[in-house]
Amino acid sequence: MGQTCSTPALKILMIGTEMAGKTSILYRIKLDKEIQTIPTVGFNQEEIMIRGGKYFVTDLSVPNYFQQMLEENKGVIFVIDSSQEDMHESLELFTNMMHILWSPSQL
Ligand SMILES: Nc1nc2c(ncn2[C@@H]2O[C@H](COP(=O)(O)OP(=O)(O)OP(=O)(O)O)[C@@H](O)[C@H]2O)c(=O)[nH]1
Ligand SMILES: [Mg+2]
Repeated sequence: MGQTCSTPALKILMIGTEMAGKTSILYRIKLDKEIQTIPTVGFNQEEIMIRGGKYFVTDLSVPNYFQQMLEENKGVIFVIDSSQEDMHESLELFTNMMHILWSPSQL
């Protein structure tokens, strides 16, 4: 926050289970409109300006380079489809993410 255009973009990782809505959110923010998506193979990356702040957002299809990408980014957006009846997969992914973020090497 509080960045100007001359400062480097803050790297943000967007993760969530398949079909959670990650790519829709990325392009809703980037283009300010809804787009038709197809399942992401690998990742999508976009630079986004929000209130003068520059963000480099990676929308990652799980589980590609999950741990490496968590370590390389400064922030995480965790996407959950709240209409999902079974949240086990999201819970497992979230737990894995927290274990990686909270590992001793990150402290
Ligand atoms: N009803 C509803 N559908 C949504 C919403 N956001 C996304 N979708 C739909 O959910 C499906 C999956 O959306 P994506 O954005 O492709 O999801 P994703 O997490 O990028 O999926 P993967 O790339 O396969 O991991 C698409 O058919 C979207 O149109 C939403 O807010 N409401
Ligand atoms: Mg996608």
